[in-house]
Amino acid sequence: MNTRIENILNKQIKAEATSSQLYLAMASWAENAGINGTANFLYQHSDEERTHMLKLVRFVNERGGKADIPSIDIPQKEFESLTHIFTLLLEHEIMVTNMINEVVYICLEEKDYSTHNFMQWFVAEQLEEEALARNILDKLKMIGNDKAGLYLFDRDLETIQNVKPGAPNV
Ligand code: OFO
Repeated sequence: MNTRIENILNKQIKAEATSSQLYLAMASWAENAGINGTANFLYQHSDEERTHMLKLVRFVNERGGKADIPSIDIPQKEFESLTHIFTLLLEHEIMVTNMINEVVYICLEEKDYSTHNFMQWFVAEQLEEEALARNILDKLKMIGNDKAGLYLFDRDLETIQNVKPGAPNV
């Protein structure tokens, strides 16, 4: 595997692992705050990020590269509110989208069309994740501080299907 591609995919492995840990910290905060629907949603989202990381690890190794299993910085542990959590989540996803775009760009520069093809799943995934986070934030804006609204929001979030069809097999 081309070293430049290997390096940028290893950077992406770390980004996916970081996403998983951040969402795990958010889930744990929500669970401790008794916001259980949100906690379940975030636990599931954290698992999903781990599958993204694994998909990259397997791809790098199968293609003759060496996947680097990274150490992860301690994630933020305290959050002010649900709006704070989902604002951070959207910001984080936008950063990940930019990283994915950079991988795709380098694949084209290196004429690595099979990695480029592999990365298209991630491109589509980022679109969905950003849209979901924006949608959740819009709902939270509408609800404001209305306690009954927040109760229903939390209950509904639990039923949102967070694992998309076509998720990677790892
Ligand atoms: Fe891996 O999709 Fe979000 O970060």
